[in-house]
Amino acid sequence: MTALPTLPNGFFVTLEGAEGVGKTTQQGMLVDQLERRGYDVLRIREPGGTALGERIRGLLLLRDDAMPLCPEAELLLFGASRAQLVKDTILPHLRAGGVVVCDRFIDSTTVYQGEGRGLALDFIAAMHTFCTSECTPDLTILLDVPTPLGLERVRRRDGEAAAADRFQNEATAFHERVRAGFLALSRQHPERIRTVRADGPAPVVHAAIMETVDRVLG
Ligand code: Z5A
Repeated sequence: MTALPTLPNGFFVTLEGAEGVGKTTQQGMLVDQLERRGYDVLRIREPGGTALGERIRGLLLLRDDAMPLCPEAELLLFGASRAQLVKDTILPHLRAGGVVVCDRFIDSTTVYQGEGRGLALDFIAAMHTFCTSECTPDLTILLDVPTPLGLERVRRRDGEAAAADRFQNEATAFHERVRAGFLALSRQHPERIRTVRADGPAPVVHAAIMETVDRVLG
């Protein structure tokens, strides 16, 4: 029997980016490729990934005019979902030597709630430490496309259902701030966050991601 590739501390990779950059598509391709190589891969998303997290996801994403969320409550709900996910799911899998591939993580909070909503970045950083026991990704792939292209992709995918999504209903200026925020963050953490252009065909983007992953995984 062939032994599984060993990673003593596991390997934690996150996919980040603004709306419609193709995170979910690329996450599937990356997970398939790593599994073909024999890694024990856990595929998760944020918010969500646990029973509690999936309930919180409903509160955060579904637009409900009878229950508006203030930015502070929104931030804390993302934190609560993440705390549960890290403790129940991410850390045990990493400690067992597995690979975790997560669709969005701490950088989304920094950018959406910090740059997008204007909440204090030092509080958000303290919340990361509190909620994640300082569990930081080994590698973050930032997928980047021009904002109008990303918005067009999700409109085409979701049609009228887009009206029910709290984030998709934000103004274009919000999404532009988010894109700029991600790019600024990648300049602050060049060792961890690698930007990949994602406006080409999905297989081309996948090849660029694999090149980056291979460089880091060795
Ligand atoms: N959020 C937050 O504010 N704070 C936080 O801390 C966290 C999240 C963790 C989660 O929404 C929302 O929560 C998110 C930020 C906020 N909202 N926004 N914006 P979600 O989980 O429902 O959705 P998302 O994370 O925003 O994903 P997305 O942008 O909707 O999609 P995506 O995963 O990036 O893209 P996709 O689904 O893979 O692709 C979109 C469409 O494009 C689809 O039809 C594909 O077939 C197509 N596609 C994909 N790749 C290509 C290429 N290369 N060419 C052409 N077409 C493509």
